[in-house]
Amino acid sequence: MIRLYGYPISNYSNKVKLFLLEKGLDFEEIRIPYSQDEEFLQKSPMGKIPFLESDGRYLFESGPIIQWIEDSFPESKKLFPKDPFEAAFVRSMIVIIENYIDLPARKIYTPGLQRKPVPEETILEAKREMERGTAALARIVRFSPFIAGSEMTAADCAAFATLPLVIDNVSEWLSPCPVENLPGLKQYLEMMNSLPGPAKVEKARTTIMRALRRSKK
Ligand SMILES: N[C@@H](CCC(=O)N[C@@H](CS)C(=O)NCC(=O)O)C(=O)O
Repeated sequence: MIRLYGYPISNYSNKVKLFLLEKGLDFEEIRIPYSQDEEFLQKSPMGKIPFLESDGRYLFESGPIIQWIEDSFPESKKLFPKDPFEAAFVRSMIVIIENYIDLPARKIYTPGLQRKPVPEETILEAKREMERGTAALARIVRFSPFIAGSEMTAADCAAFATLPLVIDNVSEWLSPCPVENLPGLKQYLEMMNSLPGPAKVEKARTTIMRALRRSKK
């Protein structure tokens, strides 16, 4: 049995959850916040979510986790293209989404959601970096209808878990968010939301986000 430890407002947790859902694999989702407790660090050494348990062993970091799932269940739907170049292209797309869009956005939303002040210069720096990341993504997205082509891939799991979350999470400090300017994004997200796996992930995220915002008012 696979156990996925994470939280529905974590894009990295949601990337792995969507990957598992799309593959149709049985798994148990264990909702757990990140932590620096010793017991947690023994399973996820950076104290981050997600991490995954299989037969009493633990894997951490969403990229290696989804690769392990892909390699371990060859009979399930493929989420990395067979062609090695296309598979590498999918991985490159994920790097752009996570390193050059989500990480800059975190400079705003990590303190912001904790109700800590977000300095104007931090917002401007994050905005510049997110504009650059979004421009890079705009050059490579295919949206035909999936982000890397005609089939759903791991890049859709990362994009769908990350882009709406970034837009929502920075909106209080940065509106419009540079990611909203990505041509074709709105139609893409509508298409993804019409599919059962993505809709399930998005419903869990927005339900918890709404409750969190209410509790912080
Ligand atoms: N590179 C990691 C990033 C995971 C990550 O940053 N998770 C966040 C939640 S979305 C976290 O656990 N943050 C706590 C921390 O950084 O200490 C991955 O791909 O799994």
